[in-house]
Amino acid sequence: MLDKRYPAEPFRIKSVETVKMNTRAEREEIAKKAGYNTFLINSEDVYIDLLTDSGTNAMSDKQWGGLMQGDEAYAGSRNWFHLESTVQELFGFKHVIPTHQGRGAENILGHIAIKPGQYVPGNMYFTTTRFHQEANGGIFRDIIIDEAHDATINLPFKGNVDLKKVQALIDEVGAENIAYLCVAVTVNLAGGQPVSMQNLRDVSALCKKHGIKMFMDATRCVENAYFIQEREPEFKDTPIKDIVHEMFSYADGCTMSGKKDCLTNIGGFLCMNDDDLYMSAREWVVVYEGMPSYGGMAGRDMEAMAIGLRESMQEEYIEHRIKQVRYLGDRLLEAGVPIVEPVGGHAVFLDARRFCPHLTQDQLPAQALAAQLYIDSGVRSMERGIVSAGRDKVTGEDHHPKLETVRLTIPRRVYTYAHMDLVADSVIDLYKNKEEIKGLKWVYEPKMLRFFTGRFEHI
Ligand code: PLI
Repeated sequence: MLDKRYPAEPFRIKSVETVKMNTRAEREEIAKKAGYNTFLINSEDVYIDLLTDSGTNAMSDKQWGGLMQGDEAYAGSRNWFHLESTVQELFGFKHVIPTHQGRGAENILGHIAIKPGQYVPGNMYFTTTRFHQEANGGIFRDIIIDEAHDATINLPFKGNVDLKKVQALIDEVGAENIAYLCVAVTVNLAGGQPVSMQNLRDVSALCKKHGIKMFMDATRCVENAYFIQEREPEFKDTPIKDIVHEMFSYADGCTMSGKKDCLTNIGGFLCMNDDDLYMSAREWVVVYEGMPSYGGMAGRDMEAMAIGLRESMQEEYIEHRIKQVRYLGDRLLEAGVPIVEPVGGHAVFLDARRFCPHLTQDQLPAQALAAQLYIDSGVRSMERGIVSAGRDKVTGEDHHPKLETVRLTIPRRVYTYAHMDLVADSVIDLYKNKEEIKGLKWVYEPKMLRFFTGRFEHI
């Protein structure tokens, strides 16, 4: 039996949204109509929505209060100054550029920091991040430790950068041909795995030695900070806020999707210390996003983000957040369901290779498993395997990622432990009947970020 390591919700519920459960026959029809792509199922037809933790957070009473204080001026909104000073204080960067969401920041960083043909090493790819690097002429190179690609290896900091891989890239192409090095905290597609403070220090020192800039993908930085506090003895008594601040002290800047750890539903930003890069980012932000004082966000959204970012660093909040995800993972492990270990910060990843040993990777096992889980229980998840990985930009061949997973992503402050139990029971039931999961093939494959709108049918 599980022991009682799981804190109760450190909040009470003030407003609720009713969800409905369709019949299994209805869900079968819905999944077929959606081309067996969980992105194409209407929200109203979902019982428990674990598609993503992006923009699906529940805001606090203080954030809702902040919405009413939106200053919707086209230029110079007071909410922008609140957000800017909050980010400067908590992250420690000199300059902040607002964007409509994380990929807006990735696009601008690509424009100002990548010259065509330059390499952009990163600790595992992320879909939109790599897209914008490549769209700006960059060449992605994976520099995460090898163990991150193996679902069964349990390590405390499985998101760490392999310094030997960075050195080998420098030796191969020369530091001048590296646009910047990108460290994601945590690493989404590795399973929400954290990077240690020691690794950040070492990577930063290596980058400085060779004059390479280091940017962080800060999307889930507070979750990363919790793991540092929990697992790196030096930080066991350090407040989360101070850990976050130290993490960023090693970087030249960061991109941020505010839709995750900022506890909001939309927004993002780009930070940097360099004055010239900042001036160039200010030129691009007006092209793609909006004035440098809103960057695609409403004043009210910037206010909610400034408040949310501070709330996310409260110790009780982040402990509950991480341990609720861990509870779901532990229930599945206890029942023998194959998942990516250890359980990371934002999601439990089912290991579709071991879940569906009867399917080859080209039969899209994770896509098929996500579709079947929805049909069986109304729980919506997301494929993170061969479909999400896309095609090689040069050869046009499918990438074949080692990790073929289905992500059960937990929105922040939205679901209770009873919901986690329902999800666990549904997955365990499906695992007992895994032979019923049929392989899929493409019927429509979009050219870019194909997983969002692609369509499939049973083989
Ligand atoms: O969805 P955006 O544009 O606000 O952020 C893009 C983005 C950047 N980096 C990382 C690590 C992400 O996880 C990320 C977005 N993630 C989504 C949408 C997700 O479902 O995980």
